[in-house]
Amino acid sequence: MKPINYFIGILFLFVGLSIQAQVSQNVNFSTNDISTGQTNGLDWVKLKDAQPLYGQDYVGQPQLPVVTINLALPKGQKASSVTVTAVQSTTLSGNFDLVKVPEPQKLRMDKEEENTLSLKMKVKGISNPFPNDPLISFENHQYREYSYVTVSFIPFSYNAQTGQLDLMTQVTITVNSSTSNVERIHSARENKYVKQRTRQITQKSVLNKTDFQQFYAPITTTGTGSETDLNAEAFDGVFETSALPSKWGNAVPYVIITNNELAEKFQEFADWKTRKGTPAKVVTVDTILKTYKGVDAPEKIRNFIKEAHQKWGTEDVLLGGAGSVIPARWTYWSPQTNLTTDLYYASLEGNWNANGNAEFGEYGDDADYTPDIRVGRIPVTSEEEVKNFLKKNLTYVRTFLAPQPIPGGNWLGETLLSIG
Ligand SMILES: [Ca+2]
Ligand SMILES: [Ca+2]
Repeated sequence: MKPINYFIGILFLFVGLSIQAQVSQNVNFSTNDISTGQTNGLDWVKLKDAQPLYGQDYVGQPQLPVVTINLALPKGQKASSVTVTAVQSTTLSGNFDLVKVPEPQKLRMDKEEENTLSLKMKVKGISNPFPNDPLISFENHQYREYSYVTVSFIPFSYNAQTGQLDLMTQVTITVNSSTSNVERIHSARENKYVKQRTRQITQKSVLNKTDFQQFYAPITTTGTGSETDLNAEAFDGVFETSALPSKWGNAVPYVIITNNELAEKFQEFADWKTRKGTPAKVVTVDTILKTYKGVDAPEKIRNFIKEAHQKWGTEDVLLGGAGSVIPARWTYWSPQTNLTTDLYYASLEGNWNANGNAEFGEYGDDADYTPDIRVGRIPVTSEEEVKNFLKKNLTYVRTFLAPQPIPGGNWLGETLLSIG
């Protein structure tokens, strides 16, 4: 009996530690936001700010508009279930013979691949009503300290037999959340400017703003909160740092990763950045691979970036080199497709391979696709290319770009070259 008692004890502990919460939000839709028309004798329906239903799972299904919203969750929580319920609906006038979701087209596919793909793609019957459930998908996000969930749903109900189409004029979205086990990465040097920026970006993107205010207390840290301040804090004329991330010395808001061959050229650029007020440092892939642990090169590089963010307060990382210089992360996308991504270096939570097999970024790998810091890449392989690339960008930025708000502006202009 003893082992069983022990097991039950552990189970209770987990239940005790997990905090559950519920977030609920109403969303209204109006027939004024709808437009309809015909293409090749079939009806299409558009809804303001919505995207047409698309993707391999929906081939042959009525192409109705999909609405995507973000909902803030309490700190440290992740959505475990989401329900979308119609509260009020209205029937649109007319009978609709709706356009169907087309097969996705893969780039550079040969004939054999094409045949295999169409064999695999069995078109499902259309449920009545369609969709069976308005919820299409939900995805958890972690942006620094902020947790939110992205919910996609179809606020329509369609009867393929009669052609009747109903718009849900009001839906209620209910999210059940529980404690997230995703590790949080904190920067020891985050100042008020960065905190404010992070908060503003998140607040702007979520629909439940009152909940957001309640879940996340306003920022009270001291400081004027300007980016200049952030850099001044790090750079007071003498830029002194450790060779690898530590809490000693000045902060290093800008890190350039490159190989030994290109290091000198990028050092000139780093010096220029530092003189302009953004302390920048070059670290070579060689040093990183020798120093950091990981199952492969990308994991070692990412572990370095994590530590740089935590101890140096690094906010921007420039990957100085093509994939042959600094590898990107190969991720699983579908049985047919693998994709490389640098997002792996920008979103710092989790290891992107929770199930520990050979594939990164699969469903169930708990990968968080929300970047926490800014990462860019200059795909160069020679000193000459570095020189030309930086020169061209400088000219472009000086000639064409006015300063833009961060983020969402021109990454090269604002961040890489920072010409005010
Ligand atoms: Ca993240
Ligand atoms: Ca995996």
